[in-house]
Amino acid sequence: MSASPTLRVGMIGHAFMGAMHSHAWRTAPRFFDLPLTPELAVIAGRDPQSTAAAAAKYGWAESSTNWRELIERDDIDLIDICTPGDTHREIALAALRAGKHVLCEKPLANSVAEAEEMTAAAEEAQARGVYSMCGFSYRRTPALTLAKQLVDEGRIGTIRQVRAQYLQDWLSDENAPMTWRLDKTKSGSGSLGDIGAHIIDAAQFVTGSDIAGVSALLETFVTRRPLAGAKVGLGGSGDLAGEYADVTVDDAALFTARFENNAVGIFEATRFALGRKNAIRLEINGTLGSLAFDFEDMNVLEFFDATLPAHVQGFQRILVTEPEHPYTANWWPAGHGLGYEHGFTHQVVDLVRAIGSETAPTPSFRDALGVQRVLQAVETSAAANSAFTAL
Ligand code: SOE
Repeated sequence: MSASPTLRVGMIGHAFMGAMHSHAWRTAPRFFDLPLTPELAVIAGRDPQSTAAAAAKYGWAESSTNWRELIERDDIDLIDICTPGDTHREIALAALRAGKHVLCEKPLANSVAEAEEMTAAAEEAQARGVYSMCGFSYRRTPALTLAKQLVDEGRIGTIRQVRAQYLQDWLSDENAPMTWRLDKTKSGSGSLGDIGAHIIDAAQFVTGSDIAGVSALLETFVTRRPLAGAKVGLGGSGDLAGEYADVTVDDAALFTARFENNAVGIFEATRFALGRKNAIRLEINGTLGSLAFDFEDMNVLEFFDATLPAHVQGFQRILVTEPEHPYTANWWPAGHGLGYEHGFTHQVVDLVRAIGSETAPTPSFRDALGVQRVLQAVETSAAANSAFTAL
């Protein structure tokens, strides 16, 4: 690793994203030359024992249960927010005010109002040389970065249609326990913000055009769920007995969209697609060709080139592992493939390089505010239900 100046990181949260971001901070300087060397200084959580255990497991020098104190430390340069959405605004505003760079998990916030406040603070801080990024990591999957490159090269011509899905199935079982992701006060929304935000960002990133309007439908299939570890079942009356909680968010979000470049799109985000584990699918149809991606086959990008002679046309499977592809030269020889975690490492690489070169990282909080506006528009459209015609 280069003997570059350190970038001392304080991370808040140590669940799934905390574990993943820890891996990315540890790994990035070992595979990429960086202008600053990340130091896993402090990990913060609510419980002293579990946070100390996370520090030992993920390689953090210290643990803390006081994120406010962490943000005020002079020996911390960047705050990485890996907590549920209801805490993003307070933590990010405090960190930016304290002159700390910020990486904030997606979605940026639980409302447009919060996201607007965070964006204003981020842009004011940037004038002081304090940078921020929102963690839409899938755009840094090499195949999706390549898709954007091919669109920008004009390889598929004018974009006509976008087809985007994010399919998971971990809530298909109606007895799967309650989680913060199903509580609107914590998560802001359900599938829509948790995974729909990813395909909104990916579609806007790859096409280079923002969504201008939507028509939406939201559905909650299971409205009450057992608390984790609770003894539940049917009581004498045949009704649910035991400790249950109300699900206050969507289980599935479906919407059509029109982009500012007049392309039209169809989006689906659900955690009930039994059998689909983490299927982010993006297909883009243009006038000269099409692109298709499925995260469950994440090292491949399919490309249909309509400029070829008809007898050799067909979707080609580009194995995105050649050194000429985005990010891949720093990893393994062609054909050996990358995984879910690599997008997070690439996210750290690009953030650290942006900070080191004093340039604004992307996706910015303003980019993430754009996603937040789409989330709000979907909820507004679904509530109005105006596009629905009963038969
Ligand atoms: C749960 O749906 C989840 O962990 C999302 O919150 C992440 O953003 C996604 O990368 C994997 O699935």
